[in-house]
Amino acid sequence: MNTLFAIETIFPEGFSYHPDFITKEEEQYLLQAIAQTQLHTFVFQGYEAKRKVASFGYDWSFKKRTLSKGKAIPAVFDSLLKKVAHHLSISKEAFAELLITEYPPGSVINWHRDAPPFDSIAGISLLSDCTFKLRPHDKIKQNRNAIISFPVQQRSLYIMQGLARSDWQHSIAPVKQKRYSITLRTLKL
Ligand SMILES: O=C(O)CCC(=O)C(=O)O
Repeated sequence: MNTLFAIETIFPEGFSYHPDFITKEEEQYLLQAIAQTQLHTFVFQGYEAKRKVASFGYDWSFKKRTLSKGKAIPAVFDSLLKKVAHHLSISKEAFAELLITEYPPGSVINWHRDAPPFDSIAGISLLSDCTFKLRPHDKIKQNRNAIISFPVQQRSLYIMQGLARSDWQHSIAPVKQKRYSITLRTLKL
């Protein structure tokens, strides 16, 4: 556990990190809800990633570069939506997408920015910790020293808005143990 390190990390404007955002009981409840959910392998540009996902609400197609409306966000996630919405001082209806991601040991998410139509991003981590990384999007500014790397603990919440969304990329290093995340996204108005 390295809360101190994470708190003292200087994050880009628009990024915030909140350890112990949910209780152990809430984590168990969410893991049970995920266990009832059908996940499928994430495919990007014909390449099958190791991680599995399920998306509800609006989904972004990387292939077509369009947003489409899928299945409604299941009611079992209502209490989480309310808690995160309260934290952001928005209504829970503002969340346009809920994405569940399962990371088997050794899996990653590579450097990226989230799809352009989305605005605020909220990430809740479940089951295990991971190493989260941020680096500038601008290639000229990318070098080893520009990477911000820090632990993101299970039951924590991170928020990405503003410059952290527009000018920074994020990635997750290979996870040591199975990890789940729930990503909530609002849409740009
Ligand atoms: O698992 C996470 O916390 C990150 C998810 C993510 O970056 C994404 O789905 O774009």
